[in-house]
Amino acid sequence: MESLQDRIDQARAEIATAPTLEALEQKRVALLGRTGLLTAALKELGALSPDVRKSRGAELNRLKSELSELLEARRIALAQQAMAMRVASEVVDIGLPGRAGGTGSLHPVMQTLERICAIFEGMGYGRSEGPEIEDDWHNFEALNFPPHHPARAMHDTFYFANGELLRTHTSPVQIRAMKGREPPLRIIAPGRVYRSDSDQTHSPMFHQVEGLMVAEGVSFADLKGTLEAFVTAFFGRRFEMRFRPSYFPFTEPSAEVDIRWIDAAGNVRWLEVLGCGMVHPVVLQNGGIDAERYTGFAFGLGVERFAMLRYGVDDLRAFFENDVRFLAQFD
Ligand code: 2NM
Repeated sequence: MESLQDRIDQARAEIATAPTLEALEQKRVALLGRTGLLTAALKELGALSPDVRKSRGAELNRLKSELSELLEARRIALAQQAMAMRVASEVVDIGLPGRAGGTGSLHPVMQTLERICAIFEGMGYGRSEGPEIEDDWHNFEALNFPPHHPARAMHDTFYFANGELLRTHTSPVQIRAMKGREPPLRIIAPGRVYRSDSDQTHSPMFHQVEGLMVAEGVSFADLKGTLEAFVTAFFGRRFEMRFRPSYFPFTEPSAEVDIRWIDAAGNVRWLEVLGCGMVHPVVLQNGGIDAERYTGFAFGLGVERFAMLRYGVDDLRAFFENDVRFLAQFD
């Protein structure tokens, strides 16, 4: 009993100072496990005489429950310590403001497209849309580009193997729109267009807004008045404008429109901003419209160009890089 007593005293001390739950569990197994100190002592009781067995059995059971209680008390203390450390290390400051997700905003090119469309909608034009993958007839033939005519080279077209193509302008939308209805017509066709062209001022994909008006007695004067009203509304001030004779297969006469711009250095520059003209009678006929009775004007503009002028952006590529530091300026 002496040596057992020593070992029990030692066990009490070790339980009280067990540094971890794992060390404590090892201690428990060594004392109370299947081959533990007390378990072994209890097994030896059978070999003793009845009166010794009784008192020794009572003593061993008392020790067993004492050690069980010490083990459990230490286990709870260690578990609480571990939990306290975990809580301290995982502390969450619920008073910190949250990280708000940015809300984003419309791309400056789309803001500009919306602004352009809104101005024409205010003049009674309605929006039309159409496919970006077109056939040769809607993109060229109906618009009076003869087959193999050099005018087609004005547009560097992306072709598909089956002869279809990415539309080079939104004019095919207007052809489809003419076919669907009777004059008077006022239509704008906004959307993506594609040309195999890429540098500081050209992107292989860009956005156009084209417009078409067809009615009885529509004249070039109506076209000039419409475009002057548009430019004034878009920039919020009047510009001197120049209608310079030009050529498009789908209009006759045709003109390019320049506005008189004063650049950052104070120099006068005439900037080309639009193409326009009186719709060619062949184009009206291809749209199913009686060209003897009706006349029409049409115009086309590049949205990116208007966005660059409005926001003072000098490199078109900034619009396509999608750098949020650039885009956030237009929020
Ligand atoms: C331009 C310039 C001149 C145009 C013509 C048509 C259509 F389909 F009605 F014939 N839509 N847009 C047109 C006319 C486009 O862009 C520079």
